[in-house]
Amino acid sequence: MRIVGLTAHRYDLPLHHPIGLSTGLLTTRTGLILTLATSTGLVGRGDVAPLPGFSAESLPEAEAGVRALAEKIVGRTAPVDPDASGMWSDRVARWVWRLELPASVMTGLQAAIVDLLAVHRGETPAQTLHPDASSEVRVNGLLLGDADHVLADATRLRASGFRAVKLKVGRGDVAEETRLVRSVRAVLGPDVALRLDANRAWKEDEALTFARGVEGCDIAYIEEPLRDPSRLVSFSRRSGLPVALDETVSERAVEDLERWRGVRAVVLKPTLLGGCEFTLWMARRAINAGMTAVVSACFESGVGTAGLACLAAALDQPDVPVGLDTYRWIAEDVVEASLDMSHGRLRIADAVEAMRAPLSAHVRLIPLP
Ligand code: OSB
Ligand code: MG
Repeated sequence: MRIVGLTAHRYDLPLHHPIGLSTGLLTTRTGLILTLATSTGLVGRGDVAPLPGFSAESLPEAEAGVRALAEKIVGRTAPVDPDASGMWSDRVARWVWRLELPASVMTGLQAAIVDLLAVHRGETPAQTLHPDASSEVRVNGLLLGDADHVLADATRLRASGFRAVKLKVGRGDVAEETRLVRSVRAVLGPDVALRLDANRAWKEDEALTFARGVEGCDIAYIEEPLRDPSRLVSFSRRSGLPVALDETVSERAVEDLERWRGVRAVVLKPTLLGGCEFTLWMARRAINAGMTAVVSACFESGVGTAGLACLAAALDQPDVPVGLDTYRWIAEDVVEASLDMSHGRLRIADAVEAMRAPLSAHVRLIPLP
């Protein structure tokens, strides 16, 4: 397949509410939409969306990566055969790895390749990644903000049909937060799964105090409660609280999942991990080790979020809610038709249609060499 074009559109998307990150308050989500074109007229799109405080690279570094990528691949033949069955041969995998791109650029490139192969085959990227991909995914509602806001949101999400929500904890007083978890559980009733995320906030004794405070709340799992992640499995055993890995996987500190036996779930963020290929590989290993693989977003645009939905659908675990609700923070999108997750689900065909339609006025083409 010969690559004849690579374009990048920069976006600056206002958010409904600012997001508190280690780097400060984020009020605008910035990134690049990458579009790849082949000599046979195939076009594919991907989102390059490094998240400040989480991604190793900044947006200017990602942009430099896109320029370097354009120099390396435009006018050349990529070892991707649209007519071959399957997705990533070892040859394709070697080719993309040798491009040595920042994780977010690798993610956008891989998504664009999968999208153009899917266009060629007349299917969705989800089907290209897996022939038995599910046709919709369930969405995990994200609860962020002060107690009043969280309780109102939990009430609304439950009424709209969400079957799982995730509450951010580890940001304030432990006793107050356990009270909030109990109130959220009361609002949700017994039928909505409750996940928690502490982003490594606690020392082990604080985490144990928290665990005692939420006993009986039927917590599906808590992501990364400990400052020292090497203690996660023993903490889970001692506290009885199921744990999930997130930062530990994103840092690529997990190669051998066997050594993490006892962990309930693994959160996988393709934007930080470097794309769908590595994410699918990790997900399959996690599932084989008896863990739940939860594909998760980093406040990507509609293009990125649709791609993540396709990846999650390719895992064919229709009952595992996916971490896509960060999309609710995006006030204006790069796609004209917003993705509809308002009932706690996203239909893959709708997301793909939105992702492939002409871009909105919230992007501007940036010159590449
Ligand atoms: O800590 O899980 C996190 C988004 C961006 C950066 C970090 C995180 C998140 C999310 C995604 O929480 C939403 C989800 O997992 O449901
Ligand atoms: Mg997390």
